[in-house]
Amino acid sequence: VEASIPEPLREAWRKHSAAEFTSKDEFEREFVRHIETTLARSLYNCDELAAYSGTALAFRDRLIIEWNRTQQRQTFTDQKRVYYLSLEFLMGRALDNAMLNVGMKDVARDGLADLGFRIEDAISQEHDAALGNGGLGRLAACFLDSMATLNYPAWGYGLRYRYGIFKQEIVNGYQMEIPDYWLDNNPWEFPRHDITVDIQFYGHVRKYQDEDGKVCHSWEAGETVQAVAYDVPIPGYRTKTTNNLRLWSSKASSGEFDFQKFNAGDYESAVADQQTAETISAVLYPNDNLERGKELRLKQQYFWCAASLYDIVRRFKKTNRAWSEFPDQVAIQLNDTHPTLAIVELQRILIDVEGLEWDEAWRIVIGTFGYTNHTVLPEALEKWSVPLMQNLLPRHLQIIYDINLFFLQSVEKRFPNDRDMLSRVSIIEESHPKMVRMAHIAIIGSHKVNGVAELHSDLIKTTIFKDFVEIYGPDRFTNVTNGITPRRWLHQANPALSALIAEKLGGYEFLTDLTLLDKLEAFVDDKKFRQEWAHIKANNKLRLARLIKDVTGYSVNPNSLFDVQVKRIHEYKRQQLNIFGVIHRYLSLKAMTPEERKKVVPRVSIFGGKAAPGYWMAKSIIYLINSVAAVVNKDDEIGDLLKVIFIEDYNVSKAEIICPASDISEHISTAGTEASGTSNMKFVLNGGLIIGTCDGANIEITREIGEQNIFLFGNLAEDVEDLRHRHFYGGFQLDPQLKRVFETIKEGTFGDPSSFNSLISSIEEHGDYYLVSDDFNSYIATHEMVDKEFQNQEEWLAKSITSVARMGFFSMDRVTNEYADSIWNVEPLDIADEA
Ligand code: GL2
Repeated sequence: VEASIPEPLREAWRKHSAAEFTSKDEFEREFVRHIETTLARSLYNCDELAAYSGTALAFRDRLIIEWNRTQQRQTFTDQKRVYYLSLEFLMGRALDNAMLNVGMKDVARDGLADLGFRIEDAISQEHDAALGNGGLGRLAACFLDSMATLNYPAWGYGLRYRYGIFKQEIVNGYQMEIPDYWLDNNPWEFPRHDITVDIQFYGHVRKYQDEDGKVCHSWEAGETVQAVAYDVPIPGYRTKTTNNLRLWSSKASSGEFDFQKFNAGDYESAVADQQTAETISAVLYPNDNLERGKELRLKQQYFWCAASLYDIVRRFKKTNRAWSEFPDQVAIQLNDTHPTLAIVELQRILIDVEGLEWDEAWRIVIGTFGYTNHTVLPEALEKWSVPLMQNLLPRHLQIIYDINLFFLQSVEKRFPNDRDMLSRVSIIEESHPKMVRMAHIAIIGSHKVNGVAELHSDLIKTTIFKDFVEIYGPDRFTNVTNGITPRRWLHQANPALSALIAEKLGGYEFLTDLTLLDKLEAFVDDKKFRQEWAHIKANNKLRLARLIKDVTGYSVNPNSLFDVQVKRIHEYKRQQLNIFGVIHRYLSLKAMTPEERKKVVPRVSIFGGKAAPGYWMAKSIIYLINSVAAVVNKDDEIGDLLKVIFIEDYNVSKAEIICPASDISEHISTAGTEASGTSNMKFVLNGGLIIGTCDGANIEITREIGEQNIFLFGNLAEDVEDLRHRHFYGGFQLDPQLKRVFETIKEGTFGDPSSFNSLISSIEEHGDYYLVSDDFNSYIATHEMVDKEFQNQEEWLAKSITSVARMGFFSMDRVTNEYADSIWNVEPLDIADEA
């Protein structure tokens, strides 16, 4: 059925087409209308949550109007589009961002005040959209913001999890996980019940010959599940572009089968089928940098890839172009190996459904895909067992075997008689059971593979993907160093600093061209500017101190040095190094005379982050931090000199309060393990200094801001292998200061020492894989330097300002443009001359 209204009738539509509010008065009218009609409430019955909803709905209407226009514009100009496939989108809250991007936050503030509300109270009612674990998911969210801001025709594709990352509660020092049901009162999504795709699973492959005698394959499903589209508008900053994030939700297909069961009185089993189908998009897997090979996860991956590709192919087919033009119209970026099945699925559609020859189809596939690697940690590299894949996706496994066959044949031609090479690069690992190596498919099926920081991109070329560099040459591999969006991470999180910068630079252009920050360096010696800078930091610390009081009950002195480590809890990120350092500090303080203590810089050590629910070691680290806090924070002899804080349920909206408030933050992973890190960038952009190892993006941050402005310590990536070896074979000696820390723990100073056995023995007895002992001495020494330099506040301020001025490189806009140029070959849409 043609859904488009014929031209003679369109005039009536145009006359009544929705219009945006443009004044405070109009905002108030929209707000009240939504409260009274959409929400069916009134001025006698309007709490802060309703005020949030009314404001969000008013802004949502504006976004929808721009969103529709953007989609029409993109269809009309018919340029190449980017599709960003990610299992995680860690969006955080949307309202504040929407208000700032549209440029109407002040209007809303005044309007809400007229109607009896504080805008901050409304904003804080919103539930975080937490469809991600950590940096990888947040990077996807920054991409969406930047692609819209730069007017790229871009879509995100993901899963609409009913439960996002769990909420963390700390009970008696332990992490507890609470389900995160986030969909109540979510005005930002639009169900598209008319956009559905049936997704197949299980079944078998039927081989047949077509009329021309060609051998064909047809996958006859054992089960189908329906994918329903939910769309989320993504507004760009001060632009008309509002892009789309499409999230798929799973639902039972309304097939006859269920009906038969239902009519036969087998109601329970009909409902059970429905629940099984809905389970697919029910919950985000809560592991960061770890893959567990669970069947449901593979189902999620295929469900999402197949639905997204169906959608992309459908859109392409509407243009009636030849298949060979597909890569000129479509770029698909794979956020890690999670969407690798999209490569196989596109090949399947092209050969099984569209009837293309293998080689032609495969050229199209390679031209379409790009793959981003985010980790070298072996436990995070995805492998799926062949029997599992055979059962769930029988046709895909055949295609994978064919991809592998043709690939290995070409390798053998170039490297004859190198059987080891063949077994190393094969997609199939010859283990029991055999495993499918997803990263190998991703490399073989993409035209570009990138790492996310220079060191990381070098490491993948020289370690895990070395053979592929030999096979394809270095050109298939590239680096695009990560970035962050300055809209959320400076302007929204730190409005006072953003305003001060705007005042000095004569406007907010730096928010869309972050390199303009370099003009700030001219003001480093400006006394008044320095004072204002310091004043803003002090206020941000007060704001964090209030949050700390709210969530932990502890009062901290805002004049202390705020030392922050917030990120997922992981042995490689080394929160254990930090808390052992805190214990060392505590022991040093205890050993001091009152006179000596007077010279000490008071410190608050702030931690935050979630542990994967099944990650015992990470949970022990959280317990140790809280056990140390319980002892130190009530030690009157120490008082304000040291406080230890664990902020529970670290998430995007808490990060927006924490990042602007740090004096120093910790990015202290074992060298070579953190691919990039992105919170390091957030802290520096907000005027905090960092202490870090020579790892990930810390290295490039150092290059940009200057090594006098960062506290680097520890061993280098190139030495890690030797050091690890020495723990087993070459007279390793536990660092004596760390030994003293361990003795204190073992004496029971922080409660029953058996709780911490495995933490200590992993270092003392089991090889200290993350080199905590090897780096301990330089870590402590570097913290002593931090203390010393913090006492010279003028110098500290100069470092802070200089660093911010030099952070332009880390804008997500630079990142997006680099992907567009070197991987996607996509141009932004020219929207300048439109009304
Ligand atoms: C990660 C890396 O660990 C992290 O260093 C990097 O900054 C982000 C984004 O590129 O990707 N890889 C990964 O699996 N997770 C990450 O955060 N979860």
